[in-house]
Amino acid sequence: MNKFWSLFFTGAATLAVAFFALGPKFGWWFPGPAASPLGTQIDDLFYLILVITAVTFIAVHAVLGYILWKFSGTSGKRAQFQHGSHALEVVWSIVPAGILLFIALYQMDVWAAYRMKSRFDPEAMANPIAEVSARQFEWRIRYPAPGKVLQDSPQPDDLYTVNDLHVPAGRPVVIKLRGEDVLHSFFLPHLRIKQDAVPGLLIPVWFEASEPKAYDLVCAELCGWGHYKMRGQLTAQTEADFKKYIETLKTAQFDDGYQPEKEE
Ligand SMILES: [Cu+2]
Repeated sequence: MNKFWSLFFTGAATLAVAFFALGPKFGWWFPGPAASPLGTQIDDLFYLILVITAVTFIAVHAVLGYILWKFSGTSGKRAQFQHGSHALEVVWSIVPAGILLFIALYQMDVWAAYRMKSRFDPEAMANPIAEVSARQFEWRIRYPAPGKVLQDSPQPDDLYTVNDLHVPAGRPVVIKLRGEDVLHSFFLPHLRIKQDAVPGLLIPVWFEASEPKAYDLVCAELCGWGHYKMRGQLTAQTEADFKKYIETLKTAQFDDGYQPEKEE
C-alpha cells in the first residue's frame, strides 16, 4: 500500500499522455487540418502551447511519482519539517512568468491578423461578400445584387438564402455578422474561425478558404433549445462558380417565368 499513491498518480498521468498521443488516430482531435492560411498559424500556436504544457505536465508528474515512491511512509520514522526555499520560489515564479510573457509576445501578430480591422485586407473590407444574421435557429444570408456593394440596410435587389453561405476560395473575404435575438457564435471549425454574433452589433469577420470545398458552419454558443440544429454549410468555390451561383440565386428570386411571346 505504501507505493499505491506513487503508482496511482504516475499511472493516471501516463494514461492521460497515452490518450493524447492516440487521440488523432481515433479522430478525437481537430476536424482535419486547417483549411485556411490563418488557421495554420493558429494551429502552430496551439501546438507550441501544447508542447510547453505537455513537457511541464510530464516533468511535474515524474517528480511527483518519484517523491511519492521514495518517501512513502515507513512507520516509526518522523517526517522532516521544511520551512520552504526562497530561491526555489523565486525560480518557479519567474520561469512561468517568462514563458507567459514569451507566449503573449509571440502570438501578437496572429491575434492582430485575426481581430484587428486595420490588418484586414482592404479590398475585401470594401466589398463584403454577404451579411450573415444569426437567429434562433438558423443563419440568414444576404448577398448584394451582382455588381453591387453590400449595404448595411437591406436593399430591394438583395439576394437571400438560409444556412448556405457561398464564398470564393483562395482570397480573403469579409462577411458582416449580425445577431437578431440572443447571443450566437459564427463558427467555421475547419477554418479555425469563431466570432460571437451580438444583437445590436454589426461585426466584420474575415477568412480565407484555401480550397474550393464544402465546410461546416455551426453555432458555438448555446442559444436555446434548437442550438444543436443551427447548422449550415460554407461552400468555397472558384471565382467563376461563385459568380454563377449568385446569378442562379438572382434568377430563382426574381425571375417570374414570364416570357413574352415572339412576334412573327
Ligand atoms: Cu445559435
